[in-house]
Amino acid sequence: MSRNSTRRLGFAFALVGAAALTAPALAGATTGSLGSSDAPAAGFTCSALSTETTPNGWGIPFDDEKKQVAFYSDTDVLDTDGSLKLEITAPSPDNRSVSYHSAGSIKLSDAVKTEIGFAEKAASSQASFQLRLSGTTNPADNGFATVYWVANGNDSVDTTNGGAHTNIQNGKWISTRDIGGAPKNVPTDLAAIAAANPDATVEHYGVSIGRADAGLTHVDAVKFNGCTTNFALKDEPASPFGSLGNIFGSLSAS
Ligand SMILES: [Ca+2]
Repeated sequence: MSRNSTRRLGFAFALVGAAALTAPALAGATTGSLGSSDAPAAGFTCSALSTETTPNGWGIPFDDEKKQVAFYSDTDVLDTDGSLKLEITAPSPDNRSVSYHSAGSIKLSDAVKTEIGFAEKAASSQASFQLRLSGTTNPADNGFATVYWVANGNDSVDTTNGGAHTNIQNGKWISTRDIGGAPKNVPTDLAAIAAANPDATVEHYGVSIGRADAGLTHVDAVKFNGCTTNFALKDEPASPFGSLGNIFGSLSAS
């Protein structure tokens, strides 16, 4: 093997290594923008697909909630590639199951302008939709508060065989803290909360169940800020080979 071809091989392997590291992130960003009909706010990254091997930013970034895990499942809600399973598997204080995604600090007043929603399959709806806020009128913790939506007191969609909670930004939401327009634990219009907390930003959004002795539900097609995340058990099989094929193709052409 000549010295030149050895160098080329080394170069090729370096490129493939770098591509393998960056490909999932790039793929997520690309499919994310394609999967959205509304233009996401600056700072917000859409993850159009989240799987067990490629969560694409979904998970639990908070140390005190690390054990409140959610699971990827082959159970279908409204599509055929599986879903996110929320299941309580631990006793208190970890009797909760949640997954979050960064919301890129978009303004709450902007977040309420596009559909928030998700699909769910359970005998009766159990999941809640979480918005973790900063900059509310809560004087402590940088204005931190979580506001959440639950089906109880809102819609009546039948989730027995899979149903979609649509446009839940128009429903009643509950704040975990006393904030402008929304006393703690009092169901309130999300638009009213946004209006009374003009500096509020959404840091993370997510879906959860808890606190209870037991609980199990499946969620999918989570919508926020013009982005829909499809949860699936496995990656799409063609995509990683397609990426590598393109890399080898471009090398051989040069
Ligand atoms: Ca799915």
